[in-house]
Amino acid sequence: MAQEPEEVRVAVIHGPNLNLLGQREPTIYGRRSLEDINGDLSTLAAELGIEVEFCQANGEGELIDFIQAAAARVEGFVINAGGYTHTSVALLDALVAVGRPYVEAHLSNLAARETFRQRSLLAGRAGGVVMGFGAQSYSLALRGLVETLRRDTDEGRQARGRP
Ligand code: CA2
Repeated sequence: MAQEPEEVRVAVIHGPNLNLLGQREPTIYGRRSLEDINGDLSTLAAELGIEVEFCQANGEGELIDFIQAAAARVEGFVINAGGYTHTSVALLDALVAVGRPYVEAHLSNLAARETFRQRSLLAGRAGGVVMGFGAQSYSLALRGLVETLRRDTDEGRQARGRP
C-alpha cells in the first residue's frame, strides 16, 4: 500500500519589538506589518503543503516556553529573535535542547549594521541564516527549512529501505 506523505508542521517565531513592524523605522525594517508577513507565510505554507503556526513575544522566557512546548508539535522553526539574537545564550540553549532544526531570519542585513548586531549567538547551530531581504527573508527561510526537512525525511526513508 502506498504510504501517505508525512505532514510537515513548522513554527515561525518573532522576537521582541517585531510586533511594531510597519509602524516605525520603515527604511530599515520595511513597511509590512507582522500581520502582513504572517499572512504571506500562511499563503506560502499552503503552496508548500505544510502547516504553520506563529508566535510573537517580547520576553525571553515566553519565547523559551513557546519553543519547549511547540517542539512537541513541530518539525522545525524559523526564528527572528530580534535583539535576543545578539545576547541570549538561554534562547540558544532552548533551541538546541529541543533538537529541532531551525533557520534564522532577519529583515535587515546584519553585516551592514552596528558591530553589536554582527554577532549572532544562534547562527552557529542554525541550519541556515537568511538576512537583508526584508519580509522576504522569512519566506526564503521557510522554503529552506521545508526543503531541509523533506530531504532529511527522504534520506531517512531510503536508509530504512522504504519507498
Ligand atoms: O533585522 C532584523 O530582523 C532584526 O532581527 C530586527 C531586530 C534587531 O534588534 C536585530 O538586530 C535585527 C529589531 C526589531 C525591532 O523592530 C522594530 C520594528 C519597528 C520599529 C522599531 C523596531
